[in-house]
Amino acid sequence: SAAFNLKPPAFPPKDFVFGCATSAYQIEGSAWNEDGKGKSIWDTYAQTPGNIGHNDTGDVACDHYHRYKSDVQLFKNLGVNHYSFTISWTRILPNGRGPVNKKGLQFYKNLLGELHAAGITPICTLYHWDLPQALFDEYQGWVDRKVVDDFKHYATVVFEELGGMCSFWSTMNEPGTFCVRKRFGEGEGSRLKSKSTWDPSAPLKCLHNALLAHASAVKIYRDGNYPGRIGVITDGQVYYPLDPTSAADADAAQRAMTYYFGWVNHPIWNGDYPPRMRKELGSLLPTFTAEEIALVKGSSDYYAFDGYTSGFATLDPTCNPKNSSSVSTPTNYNNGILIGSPTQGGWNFQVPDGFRAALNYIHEQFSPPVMYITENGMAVLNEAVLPIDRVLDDANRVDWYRTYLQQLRAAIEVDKLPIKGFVYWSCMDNFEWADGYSSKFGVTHVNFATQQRTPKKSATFLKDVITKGHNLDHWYP
Ligand code: GBH
Repeated sequence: SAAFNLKPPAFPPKDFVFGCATSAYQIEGSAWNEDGKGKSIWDTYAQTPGNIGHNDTGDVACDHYHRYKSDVQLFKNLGVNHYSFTISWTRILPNGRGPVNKKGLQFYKNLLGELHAAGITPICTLYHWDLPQALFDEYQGWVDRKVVDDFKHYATVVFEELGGMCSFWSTMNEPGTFCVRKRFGEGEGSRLKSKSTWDPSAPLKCLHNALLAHASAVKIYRDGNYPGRIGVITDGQVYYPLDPTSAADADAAQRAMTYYFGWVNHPIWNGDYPPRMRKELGSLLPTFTAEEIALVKGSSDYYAFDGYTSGFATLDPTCNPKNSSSVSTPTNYNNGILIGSPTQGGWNFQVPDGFRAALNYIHEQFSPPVMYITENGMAVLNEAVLPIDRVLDDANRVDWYRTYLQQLRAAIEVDKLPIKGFVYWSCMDNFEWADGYSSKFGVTHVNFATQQRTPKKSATFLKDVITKGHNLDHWYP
């Protein structure tokens, strides 16, 4: 590949944002009901037996709420210059609205203080899927327009209290995921989907309200003249035509990408939903007023991309987006051959050139002035099946990051994309949603019985890249 011919200077470029990421419900743990915190839909969901394998919950997770000081030292030892975390709505507003919980706010002030003292720049996200249970009980959350006002209030409180301590904001993580993608949202589109009748408009309403909530929060931030930037984090993946000679498959792949990237990002960068979605979905797709189109358009200072995997797509005449949440029948196999090396878990494959293709697709479609990768990573088999020394010697994760960073480097140096940072998922093992503790994405091992943290080989590799620079063109010893 082109990346092999790249000459020094080594990666990363000067002033590159290099960080690691976590999210509130996945790490904070034991204080799920401490210091006045209210219940989120994820507390409820995971605490209900039968929903998560082994009935795992985030009740304890990494116990980060109590261990944030030593965790910041851990992150510092990882060599990262940025740390991306998310704020728990129900720590700040236990019932979703109403009185502010000072102790919850204080936790994030303390955390931000520790990060600044350690020389790590925070990237702060308001929402990573942990909707206040009270709002779900009242109106089923994101599918109802009422959520927009509640989110605005939450954003206002957080900006007023924490806006001076963080200057790199995101409103929410992967609205497309929490609105539709099975297993991961477990809140809105998907939870309603699991009810007896599937309402095909639920994910569309959810995302519509999420876009309005996001854009309204951005307006509040900008009107408040805070000295920082703000945007939204979205995921996506490229699809390749299953049969590269088939025009129908090429169209199916384009269509799948329009429904993945374009659904969320076309309104933000180009204005309104993609014309193809409007044409195919008709009145099922909610409509914006002219003012709303203008509010949403331009509501991100940067494009933040959570990029992991790629897929194939083929034309399926039976696939009707009006009664299905999937489009174009994605698949990971082509004539029995996988698209990339499998990782632990069914959806994530090692396709580094697909990652580069996704970055190029984003740039072509949306022309963002600045791009960041805000999540990337893989789960490997863990101590449930492997001896601990093999878990810590995660050579396949080193290979994952080496090959993805190689393609990132090519995207910057060869394709000339305005990519200014890479944040990997995750700083440490944590509660992996529907997979509980059976799937581990951390470059730091967490022993969940003792809470002991041990950096894996991939942590050392990434630290070397960040702090010393690396050509990425040879196997890491
Ligand atoms: C990230 O999403 C999340 O932001 C993060 O919280 C999580 O820990 C991390 O992934 C690792 O999983 O179940 O087959 O329908 C990445 C984008 C979109 C990938 C939804 C998985 C569901 C696949 N995700 N997708 S499936």
